[in-house]
Amino acid sequence: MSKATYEAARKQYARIGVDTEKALASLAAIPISMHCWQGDDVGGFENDLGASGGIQTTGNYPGKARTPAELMADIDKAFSLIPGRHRLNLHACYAVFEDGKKVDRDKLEPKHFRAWVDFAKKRRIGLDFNPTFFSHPLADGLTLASEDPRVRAFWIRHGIQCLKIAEYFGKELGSPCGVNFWVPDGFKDDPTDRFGPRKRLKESYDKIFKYRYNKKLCVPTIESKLFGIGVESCTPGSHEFYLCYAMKNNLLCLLDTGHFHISENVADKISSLMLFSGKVAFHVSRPVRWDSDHVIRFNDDVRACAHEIVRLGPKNFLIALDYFDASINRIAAWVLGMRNMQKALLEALLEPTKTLVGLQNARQYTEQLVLQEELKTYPLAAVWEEFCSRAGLPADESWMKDVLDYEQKVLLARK
Ligand code: RNT
Ligand code: ZN
Repeated sequence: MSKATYEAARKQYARIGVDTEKALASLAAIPISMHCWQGDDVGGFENDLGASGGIQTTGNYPGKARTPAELMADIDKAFSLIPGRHRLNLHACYAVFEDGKKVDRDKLEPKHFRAWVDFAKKRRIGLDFNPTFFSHPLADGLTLASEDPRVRAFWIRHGIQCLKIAEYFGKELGSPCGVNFWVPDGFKDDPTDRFGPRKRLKESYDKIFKYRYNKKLCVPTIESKLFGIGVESCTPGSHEFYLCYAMKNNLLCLLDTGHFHISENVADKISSLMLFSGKVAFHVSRPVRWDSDHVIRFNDDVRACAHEIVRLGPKNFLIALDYFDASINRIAAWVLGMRNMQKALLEALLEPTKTLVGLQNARQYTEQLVLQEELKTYPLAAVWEEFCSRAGLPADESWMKDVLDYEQKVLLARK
């Protein structure tokens, strides 16, 4: 493609009142939080337990990162192929014990994440964070909702420590840290008592959020889930639970697009949440048959979410990705998902929203439908090409050559 192609696209969009230059500038200003855990199948650096808590990675593609240095190198490789400056999303199980002294989750402190702060500072990126309530001997079915007060107390301490670590990230990096709470708690078969576990979950959260975190430094979010592997019949942390908890306690909901019934329209939830809380957080994921965390595609679900995000103001969203595919090259998985999210946002930024809303409000539904459909074949590719080329990156699949080269030189040497 050439400059002339972009010029032609710019004119075509201008005819329907869309300014492609504005869209390019807006896209460059939307950071996406890239999840560190795609790099090692949610392994972390504490133990070899692998992911537990009803989540599962499948596949055994060679080259998974085994150490902080390897994971950091892989993240760098991925970022180098994604246009724009983004954020990195960490999990508590990725603590780096620089002095070799491991501590348990309830004793984690900011100093255990110094290596990541250094990493982020050098790259001038912000960090987000997640307490890890799984892959641990005390995470046996129930954590914050456990009937055992000692188990609950342990995880409450972990939650509070994570708020402190998030504050540390926010302070050191000059950018508020999104800190997301998700617990794997649930039941394989129908429990008799659904109220008790939910009450305990509520009370545990009350204790965690009693810690007076600095709202300028960290932004807690809470993530619901319909079910997990081995947790098919009931999760105390359901959507209703978190929706109510968030509204009562002035917290933000995080919508993981893989945590609802398969046919549910997650994009439709955004405007209601926005109306009542002003901000919404996301884990963009792709459920296939179940909450299987496949790499996100540029599909209708992602595009519909991106449209809502753009229409309601990207600044009001914390956009993070959440998937972990171990069956394909993990760096390609990161790059592809991030670029797909960006493409979806760009498409949304190229929407003549005012015109469409005008048609809706004038009840010109036929015209609205026609324009919505014709827009799908407008020259998005030319604008995407321009965005990538301004960042010095290919807009097409040729970035994969770089990944394969890295695979040969670096990943396959990890034996
Ligand atoms: C699990 C949740 C949760 C995790 C990450 C690793 O179903 O989506 O967000 O995927 O925290
Ligand atoms: Zn998630």
